[in-house]
Amino acid sequence: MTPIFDAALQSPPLFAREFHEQGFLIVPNALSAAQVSVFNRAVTDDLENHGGEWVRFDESFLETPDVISRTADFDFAIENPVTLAILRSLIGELITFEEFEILIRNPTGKAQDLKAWHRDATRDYNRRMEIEYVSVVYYLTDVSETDHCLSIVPGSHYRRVDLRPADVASGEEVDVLGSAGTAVIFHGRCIHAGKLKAGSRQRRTLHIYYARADQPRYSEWTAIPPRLYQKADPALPPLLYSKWNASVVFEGVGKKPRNLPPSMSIAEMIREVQRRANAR
Ligand SMILES: O=C(O)CCC(=O)C(=O)O
Repeated sequence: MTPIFDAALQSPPLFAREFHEQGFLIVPNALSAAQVSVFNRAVTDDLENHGGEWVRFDESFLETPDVISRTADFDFAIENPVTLAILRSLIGELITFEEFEILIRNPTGKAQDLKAWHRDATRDYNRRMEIEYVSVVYYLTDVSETDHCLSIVPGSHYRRVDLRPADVASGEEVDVLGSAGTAVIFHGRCIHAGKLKAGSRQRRTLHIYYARADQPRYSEWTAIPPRLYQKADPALPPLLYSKWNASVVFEGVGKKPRNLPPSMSIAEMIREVQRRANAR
């Protein structure tokens, strides 16, 4: 069963159990149509005005990992009371913000995504139990059966944690479909992929990662600006932006290589990391 979250029907213990069993929750209407349209305009503006800060992995896939340093337009997505209430009950009051990125997936003839099936944070299968964070993906465009979608293998964070990404069999996954404004909350240990579909329209998504304040920072790709870490809002979890200057960083895909000049932009660093990975 696909775990669709309906705030009117589900109490925290019920959705926490769903999340524990499946590793993900789908939240329809997490953003209103007006919010979706504001975010889409902000994405278009950023692409037009800061195209150099976007990383183009191939003709169909581009992302920007540091947009919140340039604009406050996306702050609401991080602090959205609808998703934050669920996250607070899953993670607890030590919840911290880790990373924010925008992805665009364009129509393509490619059948297989660059990233394929993976767990987040580390590609080292033996370290999979160290992956303890939760992601929220917001769809900013409608995603139907014929559109590129996020696809997740249920239970691969816990019940099926020994499954290797390379061993995922066709049919074991759930394709997340939904209208613009849908949010998917999933455990970073769950095996997932961006599934490409022939004939897809452009898909736009916001990806936000959350963990706990007593863990190392999982990702350094998004700088947390003073506007956020100096905020005093009693409605927000008290340590939400506490990792703005974290010095202990998880050894994984979110750690900046220490042998790159600090003057490099985040986009340049990611291009260099990608270049080195391809060379290997
Ligand atoms: O494009 C997608 O939906 C998948 C993204 C993904 O694999 C990731 O954020 O790690």
